[in-house]
Amino acid sequence: MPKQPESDYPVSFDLNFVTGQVTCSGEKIQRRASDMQSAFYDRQALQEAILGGDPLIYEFYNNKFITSTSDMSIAITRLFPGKIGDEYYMTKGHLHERNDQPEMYICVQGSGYLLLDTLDGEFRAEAWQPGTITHIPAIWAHRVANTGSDVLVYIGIFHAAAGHNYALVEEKGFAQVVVEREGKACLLPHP
Ligand code: S6P
Ligand code: ZN
Repeated sequence: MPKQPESDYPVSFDLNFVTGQVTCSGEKIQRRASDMQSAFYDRQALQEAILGGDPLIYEFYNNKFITSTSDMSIAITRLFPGKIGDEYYMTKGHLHERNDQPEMYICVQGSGYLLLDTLDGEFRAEAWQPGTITHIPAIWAHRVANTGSDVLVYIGIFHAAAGHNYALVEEKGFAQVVVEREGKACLLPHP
C-alpha cells in the first residue's frame, strides 16, 4: 500500500532528560507485569506481582515523522525501577521484522544494561549510564533492564518500516538475565 504523506515541514518537541516526559502527541504505550507473561523467568513471582496490583513496568511514547519520502521514528521509553523476584524490570524486547533496519539507542537518565541477542548463539550486554549511545545492527534483538533506583530513560531512533517481532523473542528468549545477587546487579545464564 503506498505511504500517505503526513507532513513535509519540520517538527519539534521537547524532552525532559530527567523525567523522560515529552511534549509530543504521539501514541503512548504502557506495559504492566501482566503484559509480560513470558519475559520474566520467575513465573511465580510474576503471578504474585500481577495479583498484588499489576505494576506498571514501563511506558513509551512513539512518534512517527512520515513525509512524502521518509519515515523516521523516535520513541522515548521510561523504564521504572523494581524487580520481579530477583530479576530487574526490563522491556519485553524485540527483533526488527526487517533485517536491514538498525536502531540507535541513547540513554539519557538512569542506569542498567542493554541486552542484545541474535537469538542464534550470540549475546552482548552493554552497560548503560546517561550519555551512552548504542548502535543496534538490524539482526540483534534488544531489551533494556533498569538496575538503578530511578527511572531509566532512553531514546530510540529508527525507521517506522522496521517493524517489531515479539514472537521470536518470546519463543527463543535472551541468553542471559539481569538479577540481583548480594545487593548487586549481575548477568547470569537464563535459568
Ligand atoms: C522500537 C524501539 C523502542 C521500543 C521500546 C519498548 O524499535 O526499540 O521504542 O519499542 O523501548 O520496548 P519493547 O520491547 O516493548 O518494544
Ligand atoms: Zn527496536
